[in-house]
Amino acid sequence: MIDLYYWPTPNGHKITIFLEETSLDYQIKPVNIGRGEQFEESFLKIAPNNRMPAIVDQNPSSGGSAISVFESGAILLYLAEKVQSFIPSDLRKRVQTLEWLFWQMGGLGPMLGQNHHFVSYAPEKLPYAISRYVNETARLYAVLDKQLQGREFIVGEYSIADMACYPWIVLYERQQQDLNNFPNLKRWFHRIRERDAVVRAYEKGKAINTKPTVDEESKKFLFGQDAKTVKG
Ligand SMILES: N[C@@H](CCC(=O)N[C@@H](CS)C(=O)NCC(=O)O)C(=O)O
Repeated sequence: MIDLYYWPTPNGHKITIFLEETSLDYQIKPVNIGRGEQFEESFLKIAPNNRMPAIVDQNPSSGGSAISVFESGAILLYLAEKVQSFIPSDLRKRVQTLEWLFWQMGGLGPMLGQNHHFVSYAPEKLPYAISRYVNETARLYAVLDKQLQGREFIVGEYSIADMACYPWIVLYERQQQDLNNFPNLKRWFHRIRERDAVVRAYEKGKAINTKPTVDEESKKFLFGQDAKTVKG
């Protein structure tokens, strides 16, 4: 059994998308980040960065005691190695999968996260910050669009790189992007959206929460964190 510490956000969806593709048993442990549950001591023991998703694998392949994993990229890699799927065994393809997984973790996710912040949530509309992140989002979309030229999925076959990127592209309208400017990306997006496992993953999310995670109350938990948040 895998315990999945989860809230339906792009980083959370990555893991339900993976798990729904497999026959692994899992149970969702909701972490309502809009109500501060990411700061509970028991959660911080497995996720010291006070961010979900995180997992606890009660039956690691190596045997022995449970293994916990935080950071969605590390979780995807851990699970792919556990089931030996969604990461190619061919060395060259495997390296490409890691490149695009890390590209998502270090670039696409953080930059689009800043886009969401300055476009939708910041208390002031700051034109410089908005255009910086909207432009960077467009640049990253173009990089992905180019990679998808002549390929069905990011490295050819469906992999954890696709699972990491897709949930962030779902919010393209909010990010002020037009998928018609990125035809390869658009085809890839629809191809993934139609997968049964992806449909089920988003249904699981809706069963947990359908209200906006960012509301007036959640702002005090989500915004304005600093060193004191961690040190107490
Ligand atoms: N790099 C982390 C980022 C995770 C992340 O930012 N999670 C957000 C929701 S998408 C969160 O838990 N936020 C809680 C907070 O900001 O306190 C990962 O990919 O797992």
